[in-house]
Amino acid sequence: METAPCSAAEPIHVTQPELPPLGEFVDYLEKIWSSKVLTNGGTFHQQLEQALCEYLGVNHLALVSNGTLGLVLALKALRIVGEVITTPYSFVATAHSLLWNDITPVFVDVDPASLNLNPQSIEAAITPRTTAIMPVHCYGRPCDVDAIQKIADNYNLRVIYDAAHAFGVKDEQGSILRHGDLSVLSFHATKVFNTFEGGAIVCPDAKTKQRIDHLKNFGFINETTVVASGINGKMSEINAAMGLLQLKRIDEVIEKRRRIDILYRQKLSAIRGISCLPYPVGGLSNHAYFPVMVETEYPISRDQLYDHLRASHIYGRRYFYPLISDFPMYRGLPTADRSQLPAATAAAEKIICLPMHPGLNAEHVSYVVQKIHEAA
Ligand code: T4K
Repeated sequence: METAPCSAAEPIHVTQPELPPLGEFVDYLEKIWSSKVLTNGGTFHQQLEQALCEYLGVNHLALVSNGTLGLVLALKALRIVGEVITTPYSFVATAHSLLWNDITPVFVDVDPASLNLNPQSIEAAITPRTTAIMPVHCYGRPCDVDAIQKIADNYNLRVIYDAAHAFGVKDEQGSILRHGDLSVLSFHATKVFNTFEGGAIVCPDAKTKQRIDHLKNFGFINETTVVASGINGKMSEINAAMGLLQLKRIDEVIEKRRRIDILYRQKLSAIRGISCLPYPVGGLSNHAYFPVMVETEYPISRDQLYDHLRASHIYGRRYFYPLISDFPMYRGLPTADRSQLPAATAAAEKIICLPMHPGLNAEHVSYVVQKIHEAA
């Protein structure tokens, strides 16, 4: 790993996108300029869908303009209504996608080790109005997909995974994105793979992809026929071009992240009260985030550590605090009661995500760890 010096004044962000050489992007822009095709399923859009299916090892995928709209469209595509069981420990877009479909979110607690939906809690929350489960592969760490599918099969529920963090993640059998009815990726600037803004819905079959393709294009199936109250959720050619370029270097980017992850773990192991989440068993991680738990043995609180790091220009983030269920539009729900969500509440109070991105080097990691040491 390269070791450029790290100045105390230089901000270290929780993440920063890796960008391709500008000249390579200009080559794509020139093609867009000469074709004058800017959007509506152009060549780069088609090429990126194909290339992502190959890279991710999935059969069908529909590009969308961002991950949030991907979730909204996924629910719409499967005609989900009533109540959907989901996690309070996520980015707010997960639950917002339900409200945008007039669906009632039912929050259940996470497993304290994985921080993903606890299958036992899911089963206990099912009512006659439940139609689906929306789990999140939080930080790109796989959910208990087998247990979730078993519950879904037993109760005839659909499963839509919020896979915003899970680009390239594999379990022992292959892509994590093949589980459930649909999986939704985010290609936002802050993600492992980015297209500035963007996302994709991974579909099990061509028919479902076609329905999503219609829904993301206002419901048009041809020039004069509209079959559904669709929306504009298309990805533009400029975003798709960025995706094609980013895909060329994605393995290198994930490898850089992996090395930073290893370094953090080595250096942090000496600090009492700071614990890293264990690696998921088997498969392939994407090292999207580096969350650590600030335990009671650490002399100051998580929030004090957050402030201490900021004073040194280290901008870790408290993903995910507050819990979604604590935001005003959710807190009145019966399932938002914190006493029913002890593991999620504890995680929201203890976790800080340390800077993790491919632009960091060993000096940066040492500097961050030194500051955590100092505070202890
Ligand atoms: N589901 C889950 C589980 C998600 O985590 C997300 C998004 C979604 C669904 C929805 O997907 P999208 O609709 O976004 O595709 C960020 C992102 O905006 C959001 O995409 C992400 N999750 C969430 C976890 O994090 P903020 O408010 O933390 O972003 P911001 O602007 O503070 O950026 C964080 C750091 O990243 C900055 O300090 C610097 C760096 N940065 C950011 C941007 C935008 C850059 O270097 N360049 C940039 O362009 O929400």
